[in-house]
Amino acid sequence: MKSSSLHIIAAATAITSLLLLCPCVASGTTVTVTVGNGGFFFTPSSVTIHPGDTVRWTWSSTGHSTTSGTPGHPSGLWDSGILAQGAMFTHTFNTAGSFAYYCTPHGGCCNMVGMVRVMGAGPTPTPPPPPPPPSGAVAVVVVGWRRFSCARRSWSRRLLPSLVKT
Ligand SMILES: [Cu+2]
Repeated sequence: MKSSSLHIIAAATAITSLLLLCPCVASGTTVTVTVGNGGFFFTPSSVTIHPGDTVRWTWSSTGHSTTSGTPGHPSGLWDSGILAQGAMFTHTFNTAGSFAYYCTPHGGCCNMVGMVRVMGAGPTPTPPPPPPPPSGAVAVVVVGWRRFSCARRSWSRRLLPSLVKT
């Protein structure tokens, strides 16, 4: 059955192209927070992101850190150490939750603190799954062809004996 194998190839091609078009691997975005821009603060002081996103802190003045936890109580998730102007530090957040952080020299004295909120999977606008028609249509064609060829076979089976008899 040459044409049914052709249909299988067509189905495979359709499925492969669907997979290629589908944005299944969602790449995270990067949010930038400025450190010590004109004072002892993070700008913006609070960011809301999604799991897989990255926060990039950029130092606009010297002598600050981004350290997870609350002043005097580092949580150990990340710590840039005290860096100078022009420095950069990134951390990728893979789990939902609220992550407080602070600057080690200025967290306690000057309330130089920040917050990263990582939203859960619930309210995230997930892209809708791709519609199945192409592969479904191919399946219908394959099934239809099988039915057609079976019907033709039974028809010839029915006809052949009568031809032999006469
Ligand atoms: Cu600081």
